[in-house]
Amino acid sequence: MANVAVVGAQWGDEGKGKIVDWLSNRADVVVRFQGGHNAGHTLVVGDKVYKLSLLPSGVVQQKPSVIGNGVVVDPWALLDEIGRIEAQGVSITPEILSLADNACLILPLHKDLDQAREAQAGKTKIGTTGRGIGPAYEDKAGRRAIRVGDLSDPEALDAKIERLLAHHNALRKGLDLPEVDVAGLKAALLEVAPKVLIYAGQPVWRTLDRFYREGKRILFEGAQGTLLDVDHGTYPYVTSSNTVAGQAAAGSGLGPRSVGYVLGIVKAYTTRVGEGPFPTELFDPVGERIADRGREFGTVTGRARRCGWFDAVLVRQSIAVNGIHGIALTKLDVLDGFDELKICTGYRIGDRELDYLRPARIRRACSRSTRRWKAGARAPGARSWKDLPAAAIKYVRRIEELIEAPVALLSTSPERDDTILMR
Ligand code: 2SA
Ligand code: MG
Repeated sequence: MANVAVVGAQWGDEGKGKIVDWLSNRADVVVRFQGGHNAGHTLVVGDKVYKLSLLPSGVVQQKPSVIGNGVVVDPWALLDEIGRIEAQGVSITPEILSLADNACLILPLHKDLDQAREAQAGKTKIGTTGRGIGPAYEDKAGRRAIRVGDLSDPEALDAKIERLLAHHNALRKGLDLPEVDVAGLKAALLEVAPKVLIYAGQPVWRTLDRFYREGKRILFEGAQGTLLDVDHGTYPYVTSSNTVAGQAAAGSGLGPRSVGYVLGIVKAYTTRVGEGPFPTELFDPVGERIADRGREFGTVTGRARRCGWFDAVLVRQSIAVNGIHGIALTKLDVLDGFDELKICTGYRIGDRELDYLRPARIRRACSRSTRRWKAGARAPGARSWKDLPAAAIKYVRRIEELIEAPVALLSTSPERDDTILMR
């Protein structure tokens, strides 16, 4: 199938950036459809490392790249990132980048709110990236957000800012944050407006509709992962957007039939950053060794990621809620040299066994569960399928069997070329 949606099937950081970069080669346009600059996609091309947050990975290969309506856009962060990537020799012109005029903005007041709430929450904090993502989506759903297109109509802006501030200043009072004034925010927005509006010429849905009708290959680039989805994830320890493949259509302005092949990105073990349940988490030297070998630190915030064994229950569930056709299995090389690899195949609650995770009960289920493990094989890293030792192949086949989906791609290093096409 021509079009591909790439989604994380765990808690993010599965290696989507690398796979999207690899697929960009075969795509005509790359679209981001949710999240914001909380995402961190690392692309390694030769001796260059590109760290993208908000920009679609297609920019690196100079493919038309779209930031869709489902994304929340911090205009200052966007301009910073454009500057950073351009400094690495990649030019980002309005011919390359399109920004949806109906995407909602992340403003400094969203970041303030995100950080103040996290600071005050203590033990109940979510462990957000502190980028203002949640508060921006709240305003979107609350119908008081400022959107990209609003920047082109300064006259109408006052009333919109006033409505937004009526809400925020009340909240800020309770959090001991200083009041925001209309004039200051308006001045900041008008200053940034022309710099971002150059990317918001045509409505994005029209650009994409044209591409679609012309049979161009569209690559939908998901951020975060399925277990962070606001509906299907480990709520409330989730991000504030839908991260599943269904959102690829709604978050870009195309219909569901345009989505095509759904590729789930799955790490050969499990990681999570931030708070929340994690049934296979390791708190021992094995976990530390995985973190160390896998360089498990957040691209955006540099936070250390929690590490654990592969959880087949979670991934099978992700496959269902996304409609995943096949997976790309990443970071197999990290498991090189372990004497024993374990895979979670179910949860035990008292004397009951569960082969799914029920979000509403997840805390209880996980805190009372013990895990049933199946020992896997040793899986040394390899750079082509025929080089893979029998033990690694066995591990991959076992995963396929448990998650009931085929491994379509295998990635054995961060490098673009170390990708094995399985079928
Ligand atoms: P937020 O900021 O409101 O979206 O945070 C809510 C939860 O979502 C998690 N989250 C992520 N988890 C993994 N990776 C993410 N992106 C960066 C990366 C992370 C980084 O790719 O490396 O640099 O720290 C990401 N973005 C959001 C977050 O941890 C919360 O659990
Ligand atoms: Mg990441």
